Amino acid sequence: MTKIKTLGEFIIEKQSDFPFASGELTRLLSSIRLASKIINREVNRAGLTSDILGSAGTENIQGEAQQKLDVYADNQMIYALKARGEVCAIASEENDDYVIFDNDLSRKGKYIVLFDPLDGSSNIDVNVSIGTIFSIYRRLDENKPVGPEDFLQEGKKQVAAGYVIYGSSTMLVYTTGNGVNGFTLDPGIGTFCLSHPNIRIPEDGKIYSVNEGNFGQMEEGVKNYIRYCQEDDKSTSRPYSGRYIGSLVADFHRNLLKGGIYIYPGTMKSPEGKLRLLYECNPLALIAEQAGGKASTGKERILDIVPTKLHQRVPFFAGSKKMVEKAESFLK
Ligand code: AHM
Ligand code: MG
Repeated sequence: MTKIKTLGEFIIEKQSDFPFASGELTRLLSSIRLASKIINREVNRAGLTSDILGSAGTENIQGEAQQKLDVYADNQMIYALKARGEVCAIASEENDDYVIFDNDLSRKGKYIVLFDPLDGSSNIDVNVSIGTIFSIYRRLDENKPVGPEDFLQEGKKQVAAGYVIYGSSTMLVYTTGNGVNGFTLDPGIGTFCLSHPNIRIPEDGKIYSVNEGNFGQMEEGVKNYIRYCQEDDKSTSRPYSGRYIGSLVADFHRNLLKGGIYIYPGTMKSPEGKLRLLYECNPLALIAEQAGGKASTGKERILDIVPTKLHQRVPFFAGSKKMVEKAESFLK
């Protein structure tokens, strides 16, 4: 029998890789692991409980209807991160502003966490994969109160990032800037086990993922790239396959394992696109790069962007390096 390695064991084993290893990031990642198991339990039985399934009747800051599970997942992440002392403040896609846990300088939580508690929430009611995305930064100055500048750090300053996909199986994929590893939840024992060590995204791929319903709204360069994906050319294995679930985590995850490109471009109606830089694009960009792939707005590297506001949106092109570079060449 091969020995399984659990996420808990793996995190502790890797603790010494961190430059300031003191166990805090280890404990923080354990909080996220716990929250994701609780969210997973609720996602799995969503169809059973009429009080969970469906809209919560409220809207988030972006005017989108909040699903009850969005709110539930948001609360679980907040409880888990607040319960221990490592995190001083969080920001989430579901909250209008950031939430400070302690400005009491005697309790110096070193980390800031930003997250999308339940991404792809329009898919909850139809039993399609959804996910949680998280992004972790060090607080800028432990001797100063937390401020907006702590949250508006460039993506390249993330100390860790990851996602949980609630799919046909539940997986947690994360990086601390030293490669990407994936863990599958064994529901029998309630434990995430290392199933995908050192994930590398294929350099090139044959899948493109984009909401083509927005085609008429896209800039000419993006349209031309999509036309390129659809063209017949044996030597480059075109046409590529179009695959779009409409859950970023699920689309990204498939392309990470199989090779492909995910695109959510700016449109005439929304020039900045739909996806949020801080909760969605930065964490997935770090994972893409750490797995050997690429992430850009089509014109600049996602991780170099200096954020100007919490809920900022950016166009997003992520996945296999050669595919992202090809798409960029159409946008010059
Ligand atoms: P959400 O965070 O409100 O769930 O929105 C983000 C989701 C992504 O998961 C997905 O890729 C995208 O929105 C789909 O948008 P569209 O329906 O416009 O294609
Ligand atoms: Mg989202």
